[in-house]
Amino acid sequence: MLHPGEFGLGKVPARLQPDATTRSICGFCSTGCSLDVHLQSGMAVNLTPTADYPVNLGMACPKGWEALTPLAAPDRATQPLLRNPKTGKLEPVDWDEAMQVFTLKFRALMDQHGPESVAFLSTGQICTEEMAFLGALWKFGMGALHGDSNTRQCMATSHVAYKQSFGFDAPPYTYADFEESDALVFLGSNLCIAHPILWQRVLRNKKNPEIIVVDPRRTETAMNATQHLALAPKSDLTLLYGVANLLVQNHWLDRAFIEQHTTGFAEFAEFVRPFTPDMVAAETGLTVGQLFRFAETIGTRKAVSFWWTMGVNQSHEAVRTAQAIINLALMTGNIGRPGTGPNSVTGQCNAMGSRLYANASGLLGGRDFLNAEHRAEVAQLLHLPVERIPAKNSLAYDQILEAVAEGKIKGLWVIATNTAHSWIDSARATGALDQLEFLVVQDMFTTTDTARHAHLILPAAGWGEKEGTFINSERRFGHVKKVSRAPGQALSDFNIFRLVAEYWGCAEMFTQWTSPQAAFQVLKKLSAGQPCDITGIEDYRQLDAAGGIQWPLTEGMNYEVGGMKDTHADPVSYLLPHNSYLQERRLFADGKFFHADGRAKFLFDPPRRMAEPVDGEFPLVMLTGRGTSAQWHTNTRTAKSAVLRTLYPANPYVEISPDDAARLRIEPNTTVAVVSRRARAECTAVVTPTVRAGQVFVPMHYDVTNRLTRAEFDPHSRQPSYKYCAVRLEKIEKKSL
Ligand SMILES: Nc1nc2c(c(=O)[nH]1)N[C@H]1C(S)=C(S)[C@@H](COP(=O)(O)OP(=O)(O)OC[C@H]3O[C@@H](n4cnc5c(=O)[nH]c(N)nc54)[C@H](O)[C@@H]3O)O[C@H]1N2
Ligand SMILES: Nc1nc2c(c(=O)[nH]1)N[C@H]1C(S)=C(S)[C@@H](COP(=O)(O)OP(=O)(O)OC[C@H]3O[C@@H](n4cnc5c(=O)[nH]c(N)nc54)[C@H](O)[C@@H]3O)O[C@H]1N2
Ligand code: SF4
Ligand SMILES: [Mo]
Repeated sequence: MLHPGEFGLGKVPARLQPDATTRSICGFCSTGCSLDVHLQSGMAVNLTPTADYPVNLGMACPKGWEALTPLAAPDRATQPLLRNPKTGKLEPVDWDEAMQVFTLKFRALMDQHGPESVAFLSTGQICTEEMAFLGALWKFGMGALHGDSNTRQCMATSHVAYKQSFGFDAPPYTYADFEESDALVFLGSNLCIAHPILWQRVLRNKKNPEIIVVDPRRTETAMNATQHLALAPKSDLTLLYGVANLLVQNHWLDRAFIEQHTTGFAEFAEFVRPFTPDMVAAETGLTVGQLFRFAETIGTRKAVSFWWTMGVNQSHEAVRTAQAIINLALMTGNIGRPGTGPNSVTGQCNAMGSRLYANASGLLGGRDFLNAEHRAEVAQLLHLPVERIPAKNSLAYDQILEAVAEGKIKGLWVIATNTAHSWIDSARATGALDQLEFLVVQDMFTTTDTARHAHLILPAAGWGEKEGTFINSERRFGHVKKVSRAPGQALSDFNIFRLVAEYWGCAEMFTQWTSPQAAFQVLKKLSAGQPCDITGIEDYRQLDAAGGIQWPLTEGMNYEVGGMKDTHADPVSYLLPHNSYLQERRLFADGKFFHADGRAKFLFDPPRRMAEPVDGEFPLVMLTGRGTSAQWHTNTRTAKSAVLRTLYPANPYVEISPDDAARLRIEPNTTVAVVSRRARAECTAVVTPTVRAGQVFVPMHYDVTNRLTRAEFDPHSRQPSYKYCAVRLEKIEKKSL
């Protein structure tokens, strides 16, 4: 990986030589790397990756190395800003006025138009304690109903797929599985760019594994594969059913596992029968030979792991596609053993936290709002009257924005997400934001696309300026520390929520939530008896000592299971025995799933067509996704680093295949317009064989991208289908710089 000197990363100015070091979990992606933060007088001066942390083993990607830089950016929000209706300008106010306006406005809207006239949109990028506090405050304290988060853009599909298949949203794996597989299948995942440190874990695999990448593009990850299946965009479901059919026809099945631990296999086997190799080859654009080799690898290797990310989750039939992957793992018994699993790789640093604790689409601790027993449990644990807990689900993100557009939702609180840039068909979303009577944006920066539309900006502390926990992709709780002072009057999200509770007049409901550490104890209680039980984790100190801890860890479990004794008291010896119980655990080793009958379900539906197929007018498919490992989403943080800026193109660009470029006479590095039915965006033409003829790729980090995309959603998860819309290219006769 990168060495600090190479890019000027991690350099320490001479006058800031550190006098102490502490550890914290990186605040960008879900890998959850640990960083050693070097301090002078208690304040961070620089950082290096932690050598003996079970996740990153001494490595970090460029974003991790530069994690402290955005904290010092000049556009940090340092005080609350309120829009003056007369001048239309944002003006500084103190916290007292900001909170008075906040409560007055939201209360007036709720009194006048009912509790459903307001909503929040939150994130997978704040601490678990913060998101749980927000969800509890909003729904139980303030009596509102609607709230969702950017996890809808990202992990909703995995959440629903696992829940329906396994009975709980439970990614089964541990990162050691990357090293223990003899075949790894990556579906719609560009791990080299999006999770570079996880790719390093793949490189540590000593079994000479088969690496299969299913992606329409020849990505950095595909270039490292032994099999690249460059399928037609959105033909994954057909491909996976075709592979299932081949597994059945060739008896590459784990019959004992299927019989003992699953339901619905006979129906599934019957259902996939029409997905013959010829039919599947025609639909996917792959050869019959490729299909056979793929199926044979899955059917005959001993430890096959499947890893999927946004190429699967962001589709019009995403949940069934994810479940088609799960089905392959179930029918071949590739689950619960080292090196196996149908494994969804999460995105944001705390997407898993938001799936379990945001109190948005599900009730705290992986429960359901519609389940009366669940409501009673939470009421009892939080000492609340059960009537405070809504017996109704929130609208999903797209439905919230639709209700805003229709004037039904009039007040919106946006926390740590940048809707105006990242939401699909963003011009429409932004138009909706402008209709709001009251838009509050709580962010680190005043200049984000969404903050520009706000009536009130609440200045938030960022990663490094506050404490709490994140849950990474392999279910590992990690401790995030305060190593820097937030600028001006900026407050941690946690403390902003405390203030809101105070001003709303419901603080007495939250007397247990005095600090993140205290809130963590509340989360533990909320987890008791759930599949995500963490009652065995004592406190933050134990998380530090143990190198993070995966859920579940039930009270007493660390002393009993596998004859392991409690090693956490001795952090050094604890890290040595590879796969010690506390350090690395996978789920379903006993074949027991979370449905009432203890079995996993085979779930399937016929593939459906996209709503906007290519045609003569818009003949190209536009794919979107991550561009470089130096850019994070809407770039509000990563663009603040001069080092990172040297690692990615400043202007929006479109990757075009050499065939299409030749046909359209597009020269490399000229400006072209990418035109969809929604917008026209000027981009630099990057002519590259990584995309195939008929497809273009535009990274999501530029605000033009989502002006082009078409709002289509998976019906089960309501996750946006960001990775498909019809466009055309138009030549523009000028040289780009
Ligand atoms: N550097 C960096 N890293 C990040 C992030 C970041 O912004 N920057 N974001 C984080 C987050 S929140 C997430 S969710 C993850 C996302 O991580 P990934 O999902 O790995 O990243 P993407 O590039 O969005 O999409 C992956 C691939 O899906 C492919 N794809 C598109 N359509 C299809 C299709 O129909 N079928 C298949 N099989 N593949 C298709 C695309 O070509 C792309 O290569 O990354 C995380 N890591
Ligand atoms: N076309 C296309 N669009 C996509 C995708 C795609 O692949 N293609 N991917 C989607 C996916 S997977 C995701 S996850 C979303 C991400 O979309 P967003 O969540 O909108 O993107 P971010 O840039 O991460 O926005 C986070 C915001 O929170 C602020 N922030 C950071 N830390 C804190 C904090 O501690 N507290 C507070 N209050 N604010 C903070 C940042 O400044 C930033 O404004 O984008 C989605 N959009
Ligand atoms: S891989 Fe992810 S968690 Fe690790 S340093 Fe990079 S951004 Fe941070
Ligand atoms: Mo994401």
